[in-house]
Amino acid sequence: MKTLVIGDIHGCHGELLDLIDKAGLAENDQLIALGDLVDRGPDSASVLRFFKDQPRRRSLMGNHERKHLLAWKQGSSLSGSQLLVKEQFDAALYAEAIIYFETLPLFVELPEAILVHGGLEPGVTLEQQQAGVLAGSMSGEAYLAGKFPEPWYRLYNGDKPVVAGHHDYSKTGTPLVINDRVILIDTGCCFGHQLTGLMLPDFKLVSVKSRANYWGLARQSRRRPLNGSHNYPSR
Ligand SMILES: [Mn+2]
Repeated sequence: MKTLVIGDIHGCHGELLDLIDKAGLAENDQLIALGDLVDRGPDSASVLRFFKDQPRRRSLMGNHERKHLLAWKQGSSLSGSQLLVKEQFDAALYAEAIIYFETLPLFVELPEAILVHGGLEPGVTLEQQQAGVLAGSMSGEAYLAGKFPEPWYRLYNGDKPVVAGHHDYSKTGTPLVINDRVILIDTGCCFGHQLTGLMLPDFKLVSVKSRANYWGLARQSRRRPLNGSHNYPSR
């Protein structure tokens, strides 16, 4: 059995199907998304339905799922990328999404690799990692930045390779492999770059091109006034 680990999908359902096609999965292979299934992209509902209630398709918790959960439970405010999902989903689907997000793990340990969405604090066991660090929340990132002089992925020296998403660190849509230990596969699909997966156990990277800068387009249309006046440039 093979496992395809997939970077941040962010509602890019078409590219998800392209990637699975290109990776050439067999019937009993499994898919594990690194989280940030939803927000920013064109079709978060289809991505959610693709993973929910599918035993061979799992996802980790990303900071975006965590933001939806915290807003639902504690009333914290949603930013534009989450409000887009609230517009795309009807109330029943949104409630289903929240129930699903609650089941998502903050990490998965496979025989070949450790999977997280955000990061790992160097020198701390997997079980003792802070939730915000694993999920890549702003407070988790601030904690790491305050404690360590270098990014976590340059300091990681555990035995098992780590696969993480969350940022397109290369800024060009290319996956980054650091010291042969950390494989960073968020390649900015929702920003028009690529969607990347890592096939295990052979550690083969597979990428497909994004079809559009979806989040750029969504932000543009949100800025455009709905009343027909032209106070803002429409480009
Ligand atoms: Mn993220």
